[in-house]
Amino acid sequence: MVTRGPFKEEAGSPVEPNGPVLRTVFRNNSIHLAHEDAEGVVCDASCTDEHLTMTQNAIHAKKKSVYAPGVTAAANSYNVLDGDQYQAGDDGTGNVFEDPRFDPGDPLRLLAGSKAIGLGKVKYGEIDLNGVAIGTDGGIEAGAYEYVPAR
Ligand SMILES: [Ca+2]
Repeated sequence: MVTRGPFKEEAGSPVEPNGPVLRTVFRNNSIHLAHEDAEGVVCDASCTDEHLTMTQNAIHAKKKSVYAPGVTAAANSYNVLDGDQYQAGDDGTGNVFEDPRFDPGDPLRLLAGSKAIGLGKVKYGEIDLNGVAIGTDGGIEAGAYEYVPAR
């Protein structure tokens, strides 16, 4: 996911032609990108909390989970983030920095023991992408899918 602030970082460089993108909200998404150059969330060009809010996402991106150096805990919360690098303004609010444990046999679904299970705080909808009620089994997940235990 890529969004933009208003200015390129280099002194004297021109105004960013693709920004600013104000009030981008990125929530309850699941990302699994294994390529060595993969980046999960990018908000470049003097991006701030005014440009990006990210919450309740489950992200594995090999190179970088997040590049958003101007985004702080006020706009970055309750995500599970995994990658070789993490570059935001701070560690965010309630973020967990470990593998979200996606099921390789059922892409982007969570395995038991994932820290995404129950990490969410706000129910933004009634059902997930599979029609499972959000909040089932005692908690709201980070990511796009409710955890469904093996039965
Ligand atoms: Ca749940």
